[in-house]
Amino acid sequence: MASKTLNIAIIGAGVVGSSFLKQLASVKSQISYNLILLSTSRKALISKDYKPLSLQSWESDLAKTTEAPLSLDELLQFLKKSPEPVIFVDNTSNDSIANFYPSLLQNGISIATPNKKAFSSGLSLWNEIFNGNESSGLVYHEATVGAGLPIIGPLNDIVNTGDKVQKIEGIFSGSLSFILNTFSSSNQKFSDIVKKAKELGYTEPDPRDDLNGLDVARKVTILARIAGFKVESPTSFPVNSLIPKPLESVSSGEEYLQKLPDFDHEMEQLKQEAAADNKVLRFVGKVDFPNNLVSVGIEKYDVAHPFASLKGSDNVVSFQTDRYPNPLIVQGAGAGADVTAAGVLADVFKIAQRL
Ligand code: NHO
Repeated sequence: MASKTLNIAIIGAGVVGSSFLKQLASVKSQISYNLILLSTSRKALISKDYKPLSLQSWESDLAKTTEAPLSLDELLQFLKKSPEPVIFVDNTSNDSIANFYPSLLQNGISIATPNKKAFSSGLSLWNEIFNGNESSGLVYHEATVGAGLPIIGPLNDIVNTGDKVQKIEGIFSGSLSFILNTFSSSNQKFSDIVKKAKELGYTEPDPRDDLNGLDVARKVTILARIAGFKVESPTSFPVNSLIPKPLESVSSGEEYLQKLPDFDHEMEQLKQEAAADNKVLRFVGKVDFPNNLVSVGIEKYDVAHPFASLKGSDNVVSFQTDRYPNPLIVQGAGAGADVTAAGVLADVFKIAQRL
């Protein structure tokens, strides 16, 4: 018999959401996780009597339903009346939903999410989310950095146990990791590798959304804030884009890819300069407390450095602290639907243990 019952409301059934639902359907636990709402931007399945919806047939049920999604206020009213504690799972990248987290939390609703927006936008939203009281909901967001890799949990432990972070340094983009790892270990042209990364599904539909460094800046903002750095926003520190200036404003991703070969010589020159010093190029995010610096951009690393031997689209992060003068390093798959969804599901379990 189940030791407790929790109600789960999920927004977003795309790449990560679908994998999350599949994993949730096969959970074996003393705790019952009842799906009471599943919504996309167009349709919703809503259990008005809070009885569990099917986790086996959600896809066909969602395809059949004509029910429209609830507004955020309607959603809050529905979740507030739940007879069991609610975990809200946000599998979107939506800003409005992220801005609504404080209202959910203040009403005792807990949140698990891979959506970076709430944690990497204005500092005031961060403060509202984390300055709750004892009756507030819990919030876990491990998958906002490094997909399912244990990065945020260990960093919180480092900080909460009184250690002092000196430096955080990492490769936080699966697509940029793939692009630069391949660039440094082959004779392929930079533009060909970017095209290949897009074909393999590693980049956003417009690869400039990865190469402009903003996604990495969001992840670095999150880690910096946890470590105690008051970062105002992901655009409040230097971010060196990998997009050549003249291609920043071209109208489409296709045009960018078409014109990128004209700039291959620039990347090739950088690569040769690094190689002359026995180094390779990597796209990294850094938080440096002694020097009061946060930055994102391309850096050169000695071939013997752990970042130089990274494979495929893996992520790596190194934490240097008072207790870890030789850095604590976490490395592994940092992109992909299944690892990201597993990170969100593990957060749901952590919340469930505390409710
Ligand atoms: P999709 O596939 O676009 O799905 C979004 C879903 O949200 C859709 O069902 C849509 O209908 C719904 N939706 C959007 N707005 C809504 C609204 N207002 N109301 C209701 N429903 C709404 O997105 P993904 O790919 O599944 O991503 C979901 C979240 O996970 C995003 O916040 C994303 O940033 C995050 N995430 C995704 C991935 C991934 O594998 N796709 C990763 C990490 C985090 O590790 C992954 C990765 O590759 C990272 C990165 N690309 C890298 O390192 O290179």
